[in-house]
Amino acid sequence: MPQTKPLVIVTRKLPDAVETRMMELFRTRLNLSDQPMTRDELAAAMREADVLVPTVTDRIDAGLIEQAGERLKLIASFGTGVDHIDLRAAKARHITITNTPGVLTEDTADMTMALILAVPRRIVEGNALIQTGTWNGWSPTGMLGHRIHGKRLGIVGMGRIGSAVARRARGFGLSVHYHNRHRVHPDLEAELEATYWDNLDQMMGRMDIVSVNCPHTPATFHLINRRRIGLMQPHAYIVNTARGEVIDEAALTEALDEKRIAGAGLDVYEHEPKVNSDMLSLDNVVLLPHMGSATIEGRRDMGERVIVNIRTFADAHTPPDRVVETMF
Ligand code: 8YV
Repeated sequence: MPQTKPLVIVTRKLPDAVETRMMELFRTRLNLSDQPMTRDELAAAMREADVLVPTVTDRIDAGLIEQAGERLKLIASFGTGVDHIDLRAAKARHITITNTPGVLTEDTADMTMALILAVPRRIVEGNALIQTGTWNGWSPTGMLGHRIHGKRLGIVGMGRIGSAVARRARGFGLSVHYHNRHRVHPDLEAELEATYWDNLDQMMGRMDIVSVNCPHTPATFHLINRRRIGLMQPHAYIVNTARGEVIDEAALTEALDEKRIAGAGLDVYEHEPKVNSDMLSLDNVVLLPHMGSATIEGRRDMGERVIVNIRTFADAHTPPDRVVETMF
């Protein structure tokens, strides 16, 4: 890293406060238009920058990393997931990767709960009834959904966000079950009164609601595949606020269409920003535009993490959020 201020290229528009601070601390090039960079623009940025600040919408693959300039030593991603970056290729080129874990945990867990409530309780449908002026008044059999309290929630991925979802779920009277690469600490299991399922198939078939909270890695791509969707009970719901790639979206769409499962709440999609077109006409889904962490506070905190990571790296220290490939 040069002794002068590092050249930091930011690929998308960040909150003003974050951009202003970056301008003060670094030689910063902003993207005020917020237009996602083309591959050629990304390649040019990576040839020139000391630090690249990408987001989930930038695919930093091995081909781009290969073309990176000698100066590029840090990719300080604005976000927690790092599946848009080829970590192995970055490691081979001695480029450090950082992310922004922790600061979007609570917001994402809130949105997960919002979907867990919205789909079984038909909140979006209810709102549409009012807004379209088609509500004819209360009826004993009108807008019946399913009770949340007392149901079984199966969390796939009991990391920070999964645990935050579990804590909220306890408050709603859900019993917590989970599948994870590793069983969590017994103290956490006890606090959440959580049941561990080593075998995901077994858990899928017994839950009333499944929540996907694991990162997308080669090991979790289509973890929820056609066969596992087929194991779910007909009254069960699935919620995904993690990454679309974890679920086989085509298989899920079919299962929802054929009412083999009761419904889905999705904030993420396999081919963002595209959404399976057959999903759009279904009445048993709530579909959000990848907004789980979209709070003003969260975005500001993410920016702060990015700045801290760049600053510590520039000062020749290990940045606090250095991503180690084996973590993912
Ligand atoms: C972020 C996310 O908004 O952090 C993540 O992994 O999925 C989102 O909530 C996005 O990644 C920003 O780059």
